Amino acid sequence: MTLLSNYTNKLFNKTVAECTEQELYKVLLHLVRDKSKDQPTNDTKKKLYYFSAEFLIGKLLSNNLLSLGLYDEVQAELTAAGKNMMDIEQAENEPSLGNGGLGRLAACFVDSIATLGLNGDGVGLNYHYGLFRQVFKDNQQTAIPDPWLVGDDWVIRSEHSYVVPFKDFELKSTLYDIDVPGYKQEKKNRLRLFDLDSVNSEIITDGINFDKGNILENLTLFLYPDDSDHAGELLRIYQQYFMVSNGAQLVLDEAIAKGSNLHDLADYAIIQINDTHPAFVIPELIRLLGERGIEFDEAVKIVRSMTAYTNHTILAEALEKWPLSDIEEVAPQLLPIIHRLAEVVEEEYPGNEAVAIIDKQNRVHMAHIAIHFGYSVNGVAALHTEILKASELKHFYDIYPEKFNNKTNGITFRRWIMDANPELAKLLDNTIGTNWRNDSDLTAFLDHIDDENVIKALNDIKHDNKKKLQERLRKTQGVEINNHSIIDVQIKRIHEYKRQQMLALYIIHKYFAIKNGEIPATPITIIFGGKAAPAYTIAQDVIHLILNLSEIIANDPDVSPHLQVVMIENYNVSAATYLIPAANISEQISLASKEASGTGNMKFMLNGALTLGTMDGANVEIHELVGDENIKIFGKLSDEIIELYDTNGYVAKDYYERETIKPLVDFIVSDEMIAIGNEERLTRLHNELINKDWFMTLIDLEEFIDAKEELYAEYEDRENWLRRSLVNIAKAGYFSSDRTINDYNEDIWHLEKA
Ligand code: 26Y
Repeated sequence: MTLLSNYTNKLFNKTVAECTEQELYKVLLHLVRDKSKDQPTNDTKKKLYYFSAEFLIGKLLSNNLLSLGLYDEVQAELTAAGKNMMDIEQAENEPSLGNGGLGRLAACFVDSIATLGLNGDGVGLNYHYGLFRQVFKDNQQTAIPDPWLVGDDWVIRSEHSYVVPFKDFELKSTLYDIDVPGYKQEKKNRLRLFDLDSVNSEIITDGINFDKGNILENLTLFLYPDDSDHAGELLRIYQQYFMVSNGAQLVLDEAIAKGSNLHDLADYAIIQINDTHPAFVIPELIRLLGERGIEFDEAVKIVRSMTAYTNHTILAEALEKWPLSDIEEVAPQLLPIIHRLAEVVEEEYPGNEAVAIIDKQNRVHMAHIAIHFGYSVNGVAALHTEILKASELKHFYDIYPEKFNNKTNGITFRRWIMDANPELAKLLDNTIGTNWRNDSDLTAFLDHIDDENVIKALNDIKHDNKKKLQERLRKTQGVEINNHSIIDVQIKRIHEYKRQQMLALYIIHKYFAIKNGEIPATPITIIFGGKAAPAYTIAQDVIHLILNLSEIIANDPDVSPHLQVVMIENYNVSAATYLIPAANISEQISLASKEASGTGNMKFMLNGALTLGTMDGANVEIHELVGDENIKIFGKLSDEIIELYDTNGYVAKDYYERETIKPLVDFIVSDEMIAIGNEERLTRLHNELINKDWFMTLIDLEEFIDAKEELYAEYEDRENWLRRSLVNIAKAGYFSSDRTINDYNEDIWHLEKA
């Protein structure tokens, strides 16, 4: 009996060939789960706990097959039975346990931690409906629940349960585990997701609305429930406290089981706090240690030696500040501790308001807790860390310079090349050998820059990937793209600082040019993907603009053969695994200083796309690695932008009045646009761009247009383009998350290697 037929027999009493795709998915799910169940967990003394509100893990089947070394055997058996892995994967639901970069980073990290044989689990919540599923209606985003838990899935209910006290009631949690096998490792780690049995989907009314006051039934329904009203704000705090109290109890339990007397807790556990969302873990741990007989001062000392904080943004909106009164309503037991922590800070730094835990408006600054009471603060790209030190967190850098360090983000090569682009992976095997699969070192690929066969192979692979993307879009959205066009992609959360609206204005420019008879040498396909937070109105307006543009262009026979605009519906990890290998151009056009790092930029580079970007986040490091010739950089520098913010020096209207810019912006409210769109949305967006434009769309627009035209022209020298693409691939090794995790371990965690 073969590997698979054993299971098809047992589960369905059929042969592999007789099974449907849905059945084969179940077969593979059971096979993989059984294999990883047999693996022991890492069990060294000191363990890392990566606390995160998001884990954007994506589909797990093929990744886990790869890690467990089963992929080739399974693939061969499927092929022999006339089956295809890609079709089978369609049967897997993708968990939307994250929003964007921060969540996907957490997923890459748990993969790398396991792959490096380090003892470390992810800790978070088991949201039943994730963020939301994005559906387009009337060229607008609507949100519906995104169910992924179907009973027979990756999530395993454990025996563990903890009691979490809230103001007027207690909740008893259930811990679910998802196994995380490392690539070719004997031991595994786990993702530990806490849940509540009483959660009830029936309270969801239209879209993703529900009674926000009904904590018993709503607590783990959604990630980031709308917090624009008071009940929503409280619910966020309920979620955060539920996550960290459970997580902290798990940490203590596991340490005690290994022999800790709690005074030595730091020898057993390190907690990495992923952005501010889990920062309540600090007062909660101090509280729990207190309950177990440890005095406040000692508890502070213990926690200070075992918690570390990662900052992912300099945007004020994401640096959480919770009103004391809210915390009192949810978890009043934290208040005496938070007050004492505030006193400690006040004693150490009297009168230094900028570093206070509680501000004059009685709000608790979560990042401040994490910085004072942890031992490490890291940014996620070199530029970002410098900005933290020099401006955003300057007051903290002044008092704790030794805590600050940079950890440039990374991506797991298992998912982002081996799984997403197997043909490219094979080309690398054939040219530089297979060691890169273990050490992520691709530099030897540079030696092949003059090898015509390799260049041709790169071209063929890109074209094949375009065909795969074409087929997927046909199936999922009924959209037909031209697989001979330039594929130009911007995929990320929709946010003004990322400037999707700037690319939309470019599209208007190109539309006018083509109408004017300036036909591009090669047809262009511009693809967007991303979700907008439901309460973020301008981001919704930007989606509306893009969808309208897509429609106007598709319906214009003069333009549509040369330019197509596609917006991916419900962009997620699996969509990314199709889009990135097919892309020629990677749009990384954030306003300089605002994108902490970016990780999509690294995925595109690894798959041979050229970056069109500003000097922001990790683009700066990509530029440094590949050199001027192999990237297209444009736009104002971060210093200039920071200065403009400091001096209020940017006036959108001055740019709007330019004759190159005005017609583009005004097209947003043209008759043509209003005829198919929502006038209120379009007018609001138009007005915003002219009178506010907080993220300075217009400041870089002219340079952006020029840079895009140059890049498209350069695509015509296909051979040179492919060589530039090769350089990008060869230099991408630095952005392996294995390197990032090694850096975290050497500088922050100090875990022993298995
Ligand atoms: C709840 C609310 C306050 C909030 C929710 C989610 C705030 C922030 C976020 C998510 C932030 C995020 O995804 N940040 C991204 O982190 C990536 C990983 O470090 C960076 O590469 C990327 O530049 C940054 O935008």
